[in-house]
Amino acid sequence: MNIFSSPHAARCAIWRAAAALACASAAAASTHAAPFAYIGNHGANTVTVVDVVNGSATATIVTGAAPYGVATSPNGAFVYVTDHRGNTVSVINAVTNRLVATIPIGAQPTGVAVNATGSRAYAANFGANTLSVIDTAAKAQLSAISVGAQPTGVAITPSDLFAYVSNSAARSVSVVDLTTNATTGTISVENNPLGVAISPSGARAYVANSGSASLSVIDTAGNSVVATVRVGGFPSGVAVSPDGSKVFVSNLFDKTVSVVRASDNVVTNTIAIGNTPVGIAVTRTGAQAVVANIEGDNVTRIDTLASSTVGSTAVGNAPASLGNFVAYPPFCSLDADGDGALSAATDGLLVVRYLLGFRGAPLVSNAVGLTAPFTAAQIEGNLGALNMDIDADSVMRAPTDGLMLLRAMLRLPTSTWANGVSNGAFSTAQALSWIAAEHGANCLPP
Ligand SMILES: [Ca+2]
Ligand SMILES: [Ca+2]
Repeated sequence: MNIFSSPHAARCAIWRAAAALACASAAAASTHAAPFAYIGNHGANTVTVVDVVNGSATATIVTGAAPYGVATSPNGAFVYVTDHRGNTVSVINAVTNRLVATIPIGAQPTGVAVNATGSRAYAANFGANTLSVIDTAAKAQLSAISVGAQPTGVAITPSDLFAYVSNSAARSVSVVDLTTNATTGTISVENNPLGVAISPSGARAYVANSGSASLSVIDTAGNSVVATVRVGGFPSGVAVSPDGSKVFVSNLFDKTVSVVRASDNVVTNTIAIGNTPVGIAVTRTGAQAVVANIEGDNVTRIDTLASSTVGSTAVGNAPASLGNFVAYPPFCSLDADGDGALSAATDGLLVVRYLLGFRGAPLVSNAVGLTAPFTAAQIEGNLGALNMDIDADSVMRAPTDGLMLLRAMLRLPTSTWANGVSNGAFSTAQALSWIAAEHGANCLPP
């Protein structure tokens, strides 16, 4: 008997074997996961994944040498980690928690950020005085832009038009035009600026000056400092609440987080962490924050409404995790339109069109779920980051890879999947295993 043309139960059995997934749980596939924190352990060459809701450490992923900065893609499917001593960026699929690429960039990369469409990642190269521009589809560096001395933190405006880069040895922030890839301005701040964050509206950039125990507030319209807020000792990380009303600053020496009210730049609260925070990130509701404590080898979760800590989780050696490290991974990274379901009429069509070279409006026209949360440009970015080489011949093509993925999403009898595929050695069982391993076990319920 050909197992792949057999009734549902048998196919279920083979899928379960391939994907380690109970068939009965397939109905739950469309539920969104809890937020996870991706913590770069500088001294362990790993990332620890922490469930932000219950504090459990759920996975450990080996990265390059000395991970420092972390950024997540807008759809939560990928995580970009700078390897400070590896001079690379490690790319992690957040659904499968697997390292999927290692991209050579500049010397001693530190901070990293992903743009709003997910098409580019930007990394500050501390040892090269440059900002690397990384194409997330090609998984390669496109160029390196000169910035100031020892750049450390980076943030991108929501418009994707500008990057703000802290130059830790120059008491300054470089403003980089991301259309021309040139530094167009330099703003003086205070000593040893590290973390940078930009408000959701794009109107403000916040810079933690670690050597001056202060936070510089920059008006991005005029690129001038409009306030300097005294915070705790050695402020390192900065995060802004999703509504823009609060700015959270992690103070390493003081072992605290300062809460700054954005409307008048006043510190309204100081939360004792009891440890040495570097990176800080908030959930998308703003109700929780997470800090990575570099000397405690742990993370602390914070209830931002109560201004209190709710628990800590042991991670690897010397977690720094500068950047926006909290993600909400989709249930399956092939869910390109992000509506929480995997559908041939939308995701499948998007995959085929993308591989045929469609971009912009022709890519997404009549091919996006009604509840899909992303713009056309974001969906293009989501697709670009995907590995769609299902037949493993090292090239992504519509008539083979695209068609096979479409057939899988159509739930066609699996015996037909490999018809017409160029790689003759490829089997349907391999396709099942590949989808589960590459994009998540919940992608294809039988
Ligand atoms: Ca979908
Ligand atoms: Ca292929």
